Amino acid sequence: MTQRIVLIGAPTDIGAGARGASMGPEALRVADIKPILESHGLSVEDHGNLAGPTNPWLPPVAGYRHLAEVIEWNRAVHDAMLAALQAGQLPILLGGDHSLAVGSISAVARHCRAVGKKLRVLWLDAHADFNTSTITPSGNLHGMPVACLCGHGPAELVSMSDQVPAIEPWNIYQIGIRSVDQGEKRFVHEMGLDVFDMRFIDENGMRHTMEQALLGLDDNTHLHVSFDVDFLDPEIAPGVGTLVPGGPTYREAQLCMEMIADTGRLASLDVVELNPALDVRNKTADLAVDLIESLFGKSTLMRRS
Ligand code: HAR
Ligand code: MN
Ligand code: MN
Ligand code: MN
Repeated sequence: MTQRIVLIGAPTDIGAGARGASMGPEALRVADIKPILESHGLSVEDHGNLAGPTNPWLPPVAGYRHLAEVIEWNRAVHDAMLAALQAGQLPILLGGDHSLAVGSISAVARHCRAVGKKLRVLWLDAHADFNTSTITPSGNLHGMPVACLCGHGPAELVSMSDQVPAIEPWNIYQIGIRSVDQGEKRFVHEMGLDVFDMRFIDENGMRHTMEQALLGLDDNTHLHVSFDVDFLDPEIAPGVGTLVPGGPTYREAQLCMEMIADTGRLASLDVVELNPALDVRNKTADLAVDLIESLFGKSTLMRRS
């Protein structure tokens, strides 16, 4: 059966510390995300962009910046992702900043429980995104979605799925992590998150890392990938708001995507934090689309299994 992919744009930078991720959906379209996926025989429908509040660009209040607006955007993302999943489609969220993963993954978790599937989330990111209002250094909600999904955060975000927490820490594997704040580090440890940080990737290689992260998937597993473009090394991906040196190279990132594709379990995807205002001739968007192609099974040669 052909996978029916649905593109859902969420043009906002409401949770970020820099303006510009709101242009991410259009940059991915300009990079030909739809025709390129279609060239691999996939069916792709572009549902256009969701609507939501503009960015008032105000300082944090009680540890959160733009909380009301982040909630509103996430409700829209949740509903659109859920509708696509219920229609048997494979939704790709075109962000937008990473705070939107609360709505996206809350919908995925809700859907998995409704149809009796196991959920595995791969969080590809330079950051753990596990802050709370008391430990955040910035108040930016794009640094908090994983904590919210695990039950720690503002009530409206924590309770966006059908149960609290939306996911358990052992459902989520973080890959590429290399920037974690002091308090956040302790909290990640306390909650027992599985983190394959850059040190682990340096020592074990991307192949072994992905073998670990994909271990135990079966045909009843829904695999969700939350792809924060700042996962990639800034040398190859400058178009993001929070550059952290020392990320995966082009080849490492390709291998990561190809190994996910090989499982055949990918069922939903977020592409977030792409910031065209900081990019160079749309090169980060082109790279993101190239990697998404690999995630859907493009590889250099036909391979023997
Ligand atoms: N840890 C920092 C903070 O919470 C920076 C978070 C940046 N997050 C993203 N998404 N760009 O991963 O403020
Ligand atoms: Mn992130
Ligand atoms: Mn990040
Ligand atoms: Mn390509």
